[in-house]
Amino acid sequence: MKLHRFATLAILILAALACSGTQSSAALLINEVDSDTVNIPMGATDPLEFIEIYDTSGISVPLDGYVMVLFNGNGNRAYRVDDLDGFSTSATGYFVAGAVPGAQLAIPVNTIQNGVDAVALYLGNAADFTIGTTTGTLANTTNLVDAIVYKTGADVDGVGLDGLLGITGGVVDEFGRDGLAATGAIDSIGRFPNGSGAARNSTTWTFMVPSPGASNGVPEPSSMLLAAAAALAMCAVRRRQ
Ligand SMILES: [Ca+2]
Ligand SMILES: [Ca+2]
Ligand SMILES: [Ca+2]
Repeated sequence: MKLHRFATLAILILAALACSGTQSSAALLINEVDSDTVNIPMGATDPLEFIEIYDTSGISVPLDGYVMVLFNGNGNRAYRVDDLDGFSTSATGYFVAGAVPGAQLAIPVNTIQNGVDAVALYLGNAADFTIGTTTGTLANTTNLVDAIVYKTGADVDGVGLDGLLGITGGVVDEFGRDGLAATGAIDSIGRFPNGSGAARNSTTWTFMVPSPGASNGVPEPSSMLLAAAAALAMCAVRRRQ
């Protein structure tokens, strides 16, 4: 293990210690998104897309009363709605929707749009929303539990989408590691440390090794340092409150 990895681990441990005793009550959060994936087998398009929702209690909780809505940055209106009645998080708190193997809610490949687009979790029912580029429900904060706006490199649509969803911290770039599509296909984006940060706040989101249904990890020491610094900053803010 190289020296900088020791330094990174030390910072992460410090971040964990700094946060101890300041944890808020359990929350249901959008925890990870992978909209642009490697195309294996060849010829497939984004066959490993997924959205991960996590209850920070770390146990199975029912998702009755929740609805997941996907917003198209081209117009900022809903393009897919999934009612979560009847579903639950796993025994360790995770719920996965997507084309990736093991997803509790199967979504066809090449459905989760490559940004700028958004994933949102609302209290409500599918019937509360309409879908369509011009007639779909406009992104809004009524009964909104959590949301994330993401992009894949130099996308230019989705203007104002994070504002419509009341998100602090801005748009998260799935190609953020090096700006290359090939790298972005490999990486997902999610909260790091796992389940960290507030709802509708993207400051703890970074690119990482996809981990659908499991705790979030990070592939690059550089991003681990950034995430650890963000975690320490959030703890400092919490302590001042
Ligand atoms: Ca996609
Ligand atoms: Ca990806
Ligand atoms: Ca995960």
